[in-house]
Order: sequence, then C-alpha cells, then structure tokens
Amino acid sequence: MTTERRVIPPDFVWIGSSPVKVKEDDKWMGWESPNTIQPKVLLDDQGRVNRIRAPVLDLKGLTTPTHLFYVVQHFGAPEPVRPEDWALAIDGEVKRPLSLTYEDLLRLPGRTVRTVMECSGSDADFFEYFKGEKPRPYRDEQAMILSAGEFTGVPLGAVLDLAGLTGKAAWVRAEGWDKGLPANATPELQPFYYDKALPVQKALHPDTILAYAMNGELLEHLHGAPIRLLVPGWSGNWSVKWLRRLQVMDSEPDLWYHYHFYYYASSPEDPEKELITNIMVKSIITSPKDQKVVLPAGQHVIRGLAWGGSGLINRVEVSVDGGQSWNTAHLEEPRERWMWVRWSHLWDVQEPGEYAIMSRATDEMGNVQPREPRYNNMRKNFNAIVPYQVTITAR
Ligand SMILES: Nc1nc2c(c(=O)[nH]1)N[C@H]1C(S)=C(S)[C@@H](COP(=O)(O)O)O[C@H]1N2
Ligand SMILES: [Mo]
Repeated sequence: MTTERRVIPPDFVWIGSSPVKVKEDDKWMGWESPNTIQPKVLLDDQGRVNRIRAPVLDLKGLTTPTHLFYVVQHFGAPEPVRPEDWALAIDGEVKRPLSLTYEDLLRLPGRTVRTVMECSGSDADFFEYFKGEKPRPYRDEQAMILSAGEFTGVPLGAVLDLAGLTGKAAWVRAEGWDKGLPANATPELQPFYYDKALPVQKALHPDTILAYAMNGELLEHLHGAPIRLLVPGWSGNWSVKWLRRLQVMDSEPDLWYHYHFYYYASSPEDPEKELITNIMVKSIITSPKDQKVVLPAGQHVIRGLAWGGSGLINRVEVSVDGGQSWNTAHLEEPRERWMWVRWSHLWDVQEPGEYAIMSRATDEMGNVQPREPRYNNMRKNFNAIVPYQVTITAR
C-alpha cells in the first residue's frame, strides 16, 4: 500500500476534505460555497505546511474541520511512517514487554472521544498586554492555538492491560519519533525525541486514547499519524503525536517538557514548580469579533465558547458594562465532559456609547474564570477574562 500525502498548492481550497482549484468566479459545480474560510498557515524553510492557527471566531458548531484545526510541534514534523512500517513498543514496568503493529491496535475495541484541544501557548500575548507591556492583541488577527474535534482510537489502558502493569508502574512515558532541540534549550542539551510522561491514573482513564482517526477520517500526518496519544482535558502538549514507544516507569522521569517548559513558576529557578496538566476554565466571545466593532443600537447576539479540563461548564455570564453587572448566558446543548460549550446572550442596547463586553465561565467544580491571568514565566495557559470594545451608534 502506498499512501499519498495531500499537499495543497496556494490556489486550491478545501471543499470538505477535497482540494478544489479556485476558479475566477469561485464556483463549485455551479454553486457558490458559503465556506471560504482558510486556515492561517505557517510554512517551514522547505515550503511545507508546518503550523496552523485555527480561525476559531469564524467557525460554527462544535467540531473544528481538520483542515482548519491548529497544528503545533516543537521540532518540526518528522518524516512520515507508513502504517505497515509502524510499531509501538511497550516496555518498562510491565509483565510482558510488547511490540504492537497498526493492525494489532485496530483489532482492539475502539472508542470515540470529542474534546477541545488547547495549546498552552494560545493567547500568550495577552500576558504582556495585561501587564501593560504590549498593545492589545486582537483574537481576530491572531487566530488561536485552539480547536475541538472527534477522535477515534483505542483506550491507552487497554494496551497497557495487554502488557500487564507491574505493581511499581506509576508513570507512562509516551515518546514520538520527532527529534530536536527545544526553543529554550541550554547549550549542553542534546537533541531528543519529544516525550511526556502521564501519571498512571490519567493514563488509565478510558477517554485517554491512542487515536488513529480524527473527525471521521484517518489521522493526518501533521496531527501525528498513524497513531497519536490523546489526553482529553489536559493541555495539548500531553497529546504526543507520532507515537512509537510507551515506557512504563516507577517514578516521574525528568523530561524537558515537564519542568523545563510546561510548568507554572515565577522563574526557571523557582523551587515550587508545578506541572501544567488541566486546561483551566475559560471562555471567549466569538461574536461580535474581537476587533473594535461598531454596531447600531438595537438587538445583538453575543455568542461564544467556554471550556475547561477540570469539569463540565455549568455557567457562563456576560457583562456589557465592564464587569459591574452580569447576565446569565444560554448554554447550548450538548454539553460534553471534554468539549467546549457554545453559549449566547441576547443584548438589547439602545444607548449609543462605548461598551466593554466580556464573558465569564464557571465549571462544575466551582472554578471561575478569573479577571487576572495566572502569571508564570513561561507564559502558559492564559485564561483571564478579556473585555472586548464595542461602539454603539445611534440607529
Ligand atoms: N511528537 C510530538 N507530539 C506533540 C508535540 C510535538 O512537538 N511532538 N507538540 C504538542 C503540542 S505543544 C500540542 S499543542 C499538540 C498539538 O496537536 P495538533 O498539532 O494535532 O493540534 O501536540 C502535542 N504533541
Ligand atoms: Mo502546545
């Protein structure tokens, strides 16, 4: 079997999952598609797609289409490995070290999980804005490192069961085959394979899966094909792509992307470093857009998304007066454990003037989205409430 990789020249657009040449009149079989949104693509030095930012404010529904889904990797995407050449090693604190083929994995009972994915670096420029060090970043211009999708795979726990955990098993180190040096590498650091180690409890959660499909199709190379780890509720960096090894360990290994990169602390020398796990409770307004909007007096719908890794979102409030008073927003069904929830609020505004509109999410654990971000030297997991400026003119 040979696998053709989809490379899209600049004058093509995606219609569903097919690249279609853009014609002068922008028609498709005589019908104009209303879906013209393109991803914000960053190329590598060989002109290949390397990173994608998702146009979250332009999207509808819950699922981010795969071609618009954000893409991040630290070392650049590695060479693809064909499913038939791929194998997963499971070793360490297991009774039966194993090597599983792609076919072995697909034979196991599957599971589908719908989840939001957020990179810890999404919205990071807001940290400097909140400290008064940078001008206001606009979400509409930046595009976000944030998406949500449906993933299908096999529970990691089922695979660990095949190998049989020993009584000492405490951490499961997942290793990709992409090798390189981190952006903040120290001079003595040698290139290494991207890796993260999950505490065994999270590894055994049935929704933590080894995914082979995304949004109803086989996983794309840029999303970690043929198999990636998917860790719902935790920051994107836990979901190791291009997976090739699971090493079960009796203690937490010292991995670069633990306490040298994805941690909360005030400085690299801080003795009280905390590993970043759960995505913190957060909401954003998607409409009106974050771009100094001018609207006529009247009725407007304020709409957005809310999510968090610690529990279901059970309240979103909207303020149109800079946080002095709050209105309860309508939460749209379905509300799923790992997914973001869509919310809306009808705003009846008759008085011309400047308005600071904002949203605040609360999860079922009682975590409330804060006014101030949790400052940390790595600028990770910004989740503070961001007021948007709206000017209302006389009708
Ligand atoms: N092997 C590997 N997996 C990785 C990374 C990486 O650099 N290498 N980056 C992580 C980070 S920081 C994020 S946010 C997610 C992004 O997943 P996506 O590109 O499928 O959206 O992958 C994670 N998994
Ligand atoms: Mo990330």
